[in-house]
Amino acid sequence: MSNTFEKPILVTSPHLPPLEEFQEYLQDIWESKWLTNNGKYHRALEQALCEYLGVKYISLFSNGTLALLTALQMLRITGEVITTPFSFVATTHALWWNNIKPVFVDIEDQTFNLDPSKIEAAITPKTTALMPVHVYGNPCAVQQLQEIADTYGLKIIYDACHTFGVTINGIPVLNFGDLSVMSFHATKVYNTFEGGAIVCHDAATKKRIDYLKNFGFAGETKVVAPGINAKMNEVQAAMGLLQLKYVDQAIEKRKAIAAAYREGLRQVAGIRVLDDMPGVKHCYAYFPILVDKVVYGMSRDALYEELKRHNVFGRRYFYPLISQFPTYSALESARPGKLPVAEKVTEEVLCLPIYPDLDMRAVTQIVELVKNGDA
Ligand code: T4K
Repeated sequence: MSNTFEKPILVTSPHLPPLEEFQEYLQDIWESKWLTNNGKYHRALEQALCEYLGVKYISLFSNGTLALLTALQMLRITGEVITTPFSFVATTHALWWNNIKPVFVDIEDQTFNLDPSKIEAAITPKTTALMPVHVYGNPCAVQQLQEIADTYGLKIIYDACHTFGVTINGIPVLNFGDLSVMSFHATKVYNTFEGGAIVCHDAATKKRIDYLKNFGFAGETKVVAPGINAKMNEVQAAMGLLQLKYVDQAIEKRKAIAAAYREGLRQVAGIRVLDDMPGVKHCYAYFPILVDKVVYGMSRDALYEELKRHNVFGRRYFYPLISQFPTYSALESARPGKLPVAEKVTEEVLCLPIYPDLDMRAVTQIVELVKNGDA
C-alpha cells in the first residue's frame, strides 16, 4: 500500500475553536464598536493569561516581532547583544532594527539553545544584554545564563516565542530573565491569528511597555517616549480568550503525537529525536529530528524532498542559520567555523508535522516513510 498522502500534510495547521463560539464575541464587538486600544477583551485576556501562565504582568502585542523590538527599547539596550544563530530571523532582525550589533554564540548539542559555556568569551565592554531563545519550546539553561548576566551586569531578554505554558520544576519559564517575549502567530501552539506579548515582573515596567506600544502616550496629551503602534486589537484578544479554553487539550494532543514519533523513530539508525527534559512541562511546539547522512544513508535534504514527494511538508527550521544570511554573514561572529554545533545542526534538522488535528494514523504513516520510504 502506498504511503503517499492524498492531501498535503503541512508542518503545522492552526488550532481553531468552534466558529459559532467565536461569532458570539464578534457580535459583541460589532455592537460595542470598540475595536482596539485597550478594550475589554484586551484587558480580560491580559488577566486570563497572567493566571494561565503563572506570571505577574503581561502586555499584549499585535505580533511577536513588535514585542521583541519594544522589549529592547524598554530596557534601552544598546551596543552589542549576545544571541543565538539558531532561531527564526525575527530574533536578530529585532536587534538590527534597534541599531544593536548581534554577536552570535554557538548552541548546545542537546537542546539547540545558546551555550552558556561559550558566552563569556564573546562579552566585550559594549555588551549590554543576552537574547537567548527557548528554541522549539525547550527551556534554556536559565540559571547559568542568569549567573553570567549578574556577573557582567547584563540584561536578559528571552525570545520565548516557542513556549506556551512551559515550566521548569513547576516554575513558569517566562518568569526567568528581565523580559520574555511571546508570539501568538497562527503557526504557534496558542494563536490569536497574529499576536504577541511581553512578560515582565513589576507594575512600573508594564506601565512603560504599555506606553511604548501605544505611541508613547501616557495620557491624552502627554507623550513620554518615541513609541510605536503595536497594540493587539479586540478581535485578536477575543480569539485569545476563546483559545485558552482549548489550549490544554491542544497541548495534550501534541504530546501524544510527539510520543508516537519518538517511539516510532527512536530505533531508526541515523535519526535522532529529542526527549523531554527532566522536570520540564513541555508544549510540543515542534518535532525536530536530526538526520545523520552517513548512518541514515540519505541526507536531511534528500529526506525532506522524499517526504514532499509523498505530500508531507516538513520544514527545515532553522536552516540556514541566521548568521548565514547575507545580512549578517559578514559579522565576525558569523564566520564559517565559528559556530560548529549550530552549523552541524542546521544541516541535519528537519521538523516533522505536529498539530492538534493531525491524525495518529498519519503520524504512523509519516514514521513509516522515514523508516522505509514508500515500501
Ligand atoms: N522569534 C521566534 C523564535 C519565532 O519563531 C518567531 C516567529 C518570531 C520571533 C516572530 O514572531 P511573530 O512576529 O511571527 O509573531 C512561520 C511564522 O510566520 C513565524 O511566526 C514563526 N516564528 C516561524 C517559525 O514560522 P514561515 O515562514 O515558516 O511561515 P509559513 O507561512 O511558511 O507557514 C508555515 C506553515 O504553516 C506552512 O506549512 C503553512 C502553515 N500555515 C501557515 C499560516 C500562516 C497554515 O496552515 N495556516 C496559516 O495561517 O514562518
